[in-house]
Amino acid sequence: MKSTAEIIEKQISQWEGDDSMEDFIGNSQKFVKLMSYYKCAIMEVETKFKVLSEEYSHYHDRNPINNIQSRIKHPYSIMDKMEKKEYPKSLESIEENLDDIAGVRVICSFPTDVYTLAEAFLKQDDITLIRKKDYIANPKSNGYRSLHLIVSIPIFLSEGKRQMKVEVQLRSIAMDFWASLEHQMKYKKDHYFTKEMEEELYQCAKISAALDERMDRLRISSMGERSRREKTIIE
Ligand code: 0O2
Repeated sequence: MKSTAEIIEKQISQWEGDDSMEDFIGNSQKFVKLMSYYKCAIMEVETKFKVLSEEYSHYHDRNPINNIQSRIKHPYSIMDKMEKKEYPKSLESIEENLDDIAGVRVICSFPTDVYTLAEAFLKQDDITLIRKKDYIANPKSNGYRSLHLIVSIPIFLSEGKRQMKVEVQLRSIAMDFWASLEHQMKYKKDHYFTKEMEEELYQCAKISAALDERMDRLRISSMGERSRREKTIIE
């Protein structure tokens, strides 16, 4: 896939010489600047989760975050979504209408970590929750599970503070395993899905949910066992 700069460069080279060239270049630069603000917002969100992970690891002797993935929505996907939703085509409209230009995915070790981290993140006084979709409590009909938060977060630039929207997806390793493979299979142009295959995928999602529950129970039991052993040693 082409980078933002490559797409803009190509569009400039294809310019056919009407009066909007100046506007076009001006808007392209503004677009790149807007994308860099989203990148800053991603850095802020990532840092918050890294800090929480560090603190949690210190007190609980284990890491609640398996890994963090971030992405800026590709310009083609931004254009596609603007067209599909019939939003006005302007930078202001992109910022106003699209909530998922900046995306941070936090892959947690256990499902309970998802809620612990989400709560600690949302409690922070510079985070404003815009929307929450809990697909863990209420999985999608295909079996997809994740906790989605659309938040507003400030970034601090030389000219002042700017609020940016970020989509944060929190999920367990098992939820991510299913979602990543489902995404790979569904979005490949040469793959197709029958009703039976959809059902099979749904059954796999149920197995992954059951696995999450069992692993969480094991974690809780192992904690009980550890504190019992520690108590015995002290006594
Ligand atoms: P990508 O490439 O990840 O950006 P909206 O974005 O608000 O217009 P919607 O459907 O209301 O659309 O948002 P929702 O339900 O919060 O889902 C947004 C994102 O969640 C998707 O982004 C996916 O990343 C993920 N997601 C939602 N449903 C599924 C699913 O069934 N399977 C998988 N694998 N991922 C899902 P995008 O824009 O689709 O893609």
